[in-house]
Amino acid sequence: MLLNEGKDSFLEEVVSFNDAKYVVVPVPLDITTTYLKGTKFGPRSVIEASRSLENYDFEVDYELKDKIFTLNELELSGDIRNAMEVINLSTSDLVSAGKIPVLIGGEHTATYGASLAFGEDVEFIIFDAHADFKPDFLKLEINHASNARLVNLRNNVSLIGIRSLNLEEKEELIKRKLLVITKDKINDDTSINSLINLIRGKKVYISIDMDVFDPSIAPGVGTPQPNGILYRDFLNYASAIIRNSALVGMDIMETRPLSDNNITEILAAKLIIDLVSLNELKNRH
Ligand SMILES: [Mn+2]
Repeated sequence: MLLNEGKDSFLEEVVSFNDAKYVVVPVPLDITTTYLKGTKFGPRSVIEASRSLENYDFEVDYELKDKIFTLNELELSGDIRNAMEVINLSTSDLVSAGKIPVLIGGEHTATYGASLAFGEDVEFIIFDAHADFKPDFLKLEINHASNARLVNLRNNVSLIGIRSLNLEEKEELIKRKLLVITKDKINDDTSINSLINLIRGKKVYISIDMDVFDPSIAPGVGTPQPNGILYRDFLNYASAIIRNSALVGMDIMETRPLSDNNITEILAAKLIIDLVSLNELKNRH
């Protein structure tokens, strides 16, 4: 495992691997992306964007310091199965070392690789515009449009912010009785309460596809989708999830840097700061 410190690290944190509780894993995966390529540049852009942000989190009211270690980018071959194995092994190493992995992507398929590093008791909460429940998309068993379905082979998944799927996927989600909070129900009290009831006291992994957000605040993604959620919606969910469960891992995926607009990577970096701050604030009390 190659290690980074100082100027190349997330939020310019300088902390030893041993002392850090969270470890950023840059995952430049961009193999099965279909519409707009470029997510492999996502991890670097998010880490760079983090350096323009304060380590005091205004929304959470927490000062983040000496918590996050940043690994070098994973070296991934062009073979998706092999890439899944590399992601699984890196994540497993961190879990065994007692760390909370923070994967930055890269195409969303990486979540499946990471999920293999966790026990079957971990609840996966996936924020995404897309259901990602397609079987064998483009004749590829492992691909970004099947990500949630693949994770659901071993772990329970809940989908938040969904607004793009086909009828087959819709029927499959109903058949499996998964908790799906579509974009139009995002602000209903019953939605957030049903999620809290499901995850209370359990271990959770939070996965964010940046396309869950409205394209007006996150235009730099591989497959933009109109009518997305807003930052405040996310914070409401994130704080409810973290207050009621035990966070074991997270990923922030699908950032695709644009040449003339960096607000997507700034938002992605802020989400990581928010999640870590919320979790630290909870553990401090
Ligand atoms: Mn998506």
